[in-house]
This record gives sequence, C-alpha cells and structure tokens, in this order.
Amino acid sequence: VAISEAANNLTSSVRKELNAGKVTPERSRTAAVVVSLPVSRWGEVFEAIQTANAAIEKVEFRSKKGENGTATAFDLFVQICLPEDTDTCSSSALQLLSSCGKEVRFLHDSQTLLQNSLTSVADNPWFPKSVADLDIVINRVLLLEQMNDVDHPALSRYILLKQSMQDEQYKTRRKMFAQLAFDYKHDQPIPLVDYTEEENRTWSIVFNRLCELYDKHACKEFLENFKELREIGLYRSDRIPQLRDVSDFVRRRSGFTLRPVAGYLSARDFLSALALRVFCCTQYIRHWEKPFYTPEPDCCHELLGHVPMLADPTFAHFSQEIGLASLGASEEDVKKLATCYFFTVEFGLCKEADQLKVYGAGLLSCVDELVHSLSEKSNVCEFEPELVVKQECRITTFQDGYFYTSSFTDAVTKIRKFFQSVERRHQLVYNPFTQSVETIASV
Ligand code: HBI
Ligand code: NLE
Ligand code: FE
Repeated sequence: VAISEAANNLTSSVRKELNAGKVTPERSRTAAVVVSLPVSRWGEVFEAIQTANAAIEKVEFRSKKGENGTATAFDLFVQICLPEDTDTCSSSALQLLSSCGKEVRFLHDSQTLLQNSLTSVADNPWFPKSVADLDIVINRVLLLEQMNDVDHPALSRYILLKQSMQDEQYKTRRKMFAQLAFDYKHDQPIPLVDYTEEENRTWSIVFNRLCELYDKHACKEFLENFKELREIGLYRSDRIPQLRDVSDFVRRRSGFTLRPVAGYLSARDFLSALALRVFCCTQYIRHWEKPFYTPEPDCCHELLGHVPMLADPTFAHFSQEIGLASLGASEEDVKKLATCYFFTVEFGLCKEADQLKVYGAGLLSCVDELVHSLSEKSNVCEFEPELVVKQECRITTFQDGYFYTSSFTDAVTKIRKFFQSVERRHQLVYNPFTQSVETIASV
C-alpha cells in the first residue's frame, strides 16, 4: 500500500508528541514538497522520509494544475520536519525525495512555512465529492507506517502503542486489520471478522466496566440507544459485534453508514467522510494489557463511544454539517472545525437537571478518562466556540479541560453561529440519491 501514513493538521501539541525524540518542531526545519508521481510510487516518498528520521507533519492531495481534480490526477503535498542538524541541501531526506522523481519540488524550507510562497498550492485542497471518492482519501492513516519500526521517533511518545506493537502476535493481527481496511471499497459489504477469544475477552472487560459507569454518567440519548442495541442482541458483553451489523443499525436510525479504516485519520480526511454521511471506524481492538485507556481509536471507541450517539438523528445531522463545512476549507478553518468537533463529539459534556453528563465518545469509550473528567481533578467550563478553538486537542493524554453545554443541541447552535462568520468557499449540498455533494449555482 503506497499511502499508509499521514499526519495532517495536527495541533502543535500533538505534533510535538509525534516528533518527540529526534525531531521536535522547535529544533527542526520544516520543508514542504509537492510530489508528482504515480500513486504506485508514493510509497517511495514515505520510505525516504522515514529513512531520514524526518517526521511527517501533513500529507494532503492537491489537484494537478490544469486538470480538473479528477480522482486520478493528484500531486501529493507533503510537509515534513527535518532534524535540526540536517544540512538542508544535503539532507538525506531531501536527496531521497529528489530521487523519487524529478518532478519533486522543494517549495520552501523555513519555520514560517505556508505564510507566503506556498499559499497558492496549500490553499486549494482537493476534497472528495462522492462516497466513491472516499476510497482514495481514507487510506491515508497516521502511524501505520511506523508500526513496522517500533523505534521510529514518531512512536516514542505513543508508549502504550509501542508496547502493544512489541507483541508480535498483536502486531500481526493489526496488520491483518489494516489490510482489510485498505482493501475495502465503498460499495462492498463490510468484511466480517472472526475475533479471537482474547479479543472478545478484552471487549468484555471494557464493556462490563463501562456499563457500570454509563448509568450514572452517560447522557440520556446515549443511554436510550445503548439500551436498544443491547435489547436487540447486537451488543453483548461476550463478543465484539460485527461492524457490518452495526452499520445496518445506524443506517436505519440516522442514515449514516460505517466504513472500515486502518487507524487514525487526519482531521481533514475524517471530517470529509462525515460530509458524505460516512463514519470511519476502526475494526481492531486495543491491546488486552491496557483496556481502560488507549490513544488510538479502536472498535471499543467506535462502537461503544460513537455509535449510540450517531444513531441519534440530530447528532447525525450535526456530524454531517461539520463535515460539509470542512470540504475544501482552509487549514485554519479545518483546524477550528476539528477542535469544535473534538471538544463536543469526542469529549463533550452536557447538563441534565444540573448534573454533568457525558456525550463525548472519547470519554464514553475510556474508563480512565471518563472517571477523570467527572472528578474533582478536572477542569470543566461552559462551551464557547471562541474559547474552544484555542484549545489543544490531545490524543495521547487526558485533555486539559472539558466543556459543557446545557444539551448537545445547544452546542450545535453555538457552533453553527460561530461558523456563520466563516466564509464558505464552496456552496455545497448533499444529494442523498447519489451520495455526493453538488455545487449549487447561485441564483
Ligand atoms: N480518525 N479513525 C479516526 N477516528 C476518529 O475518531 C478520528 C480520526 N481522525 C481525527 C478525529 N477523529 C477527530 O478527533 C478530529 O480531529 C476531526
Ligand atoms: N482514549 C480513548 C479510549 O481509550 O477509548 C480513545 C480515543 C480515540 C480518539
Ligand atoms: Fe472518535
């Protein structure tokens, strides 16, 4: 698989964590390249970057100049962090990149990248317009490439993950799941997985402990749908449900479908799928040694955290709305949207009769952080988009703080109002019959 790694639009904290070790943003140079190579050769680019111990900050597609953004014609836009001691001109990363093809262009090499010369290239992101286009986007997964090399600097802060990946059996299993996701095309039935006894046991441990916490802490919409999922026998403590069955359930309830992915996606890619009413789900399960906190999304996170909320039509509608707003948006706007998404859909709290309740999936799938977020130790403020967009989204640790609204709908209203001021580059509407977005000519 050529395109198996991307770190797009990472917040500074996440980027710092990713690059900890040999490469940190303060002690590094940033370089960006636009690579015009056939897809079959993109793997070479990532290999070159990895060999040079550079860290990927971002990978995106750009429509080829002069072509109309057809699904087969892309340049690859890659932004990397080179270790400080690299002499830029002779850096092995850059040399290797050059050897990837003479079309490689070095656009800039300084800390203040994207300010000037790159703007025109960086400013016209390609985006998927139909569910079929998602086949191209969704395979760019953060961290997968590093799985083969547990000593890669990008993994050094993902300590939990690193330990898991030293378990050869687990690693092999994860590669199998990655392959399933890479092979998946949008109109296929989601592959059924024969989960091992060990995997089902991990699910049971997480499921049982979370169930004890839900009654007291989960919001009412979640509890209602979770109850139904149990009553119809789809969710049981003794085995991991099949993503295919869960997708059918969600589609009947809110029109969203689920699609298998190999791991953590960039914010832009993840949000773009929401625009097409597709929710990307990992199918693997966390390592059995750490059932109560993992930095990665896994099936516990998707199925326990996200699905019950996604079955709620209001919630589903909002998810798509934020996705639509992200299509073709600037870096800055995608980051704002992602941060609003993060502190609501992933980590949001709400109030029911003066009691704080949880609707965020990152909390509802995580025993340790769920308990933490409602404890004395956590910071909780009222959700205000102006404040929230300035927060860092943490992936490998608990959040610094959490935000509540009187209800989930209240968060939607606030976010909608906040983004009204953002200029929309594309006036797009979703056509459910073709499962695509269309530009509506202004009248
Ligand atoms: N990728 N696979 C996957 N699952 C997520 O839940 C997810 C993601 N990428 C980004 C993300 N969530 C968000 O938190 C926002 O950055 C959009
Ligand atoms: N930390 C969460 C958990 O352990 O379930 C996963 C977060 C995924 C974004
Ligand atoms: Fe999530």
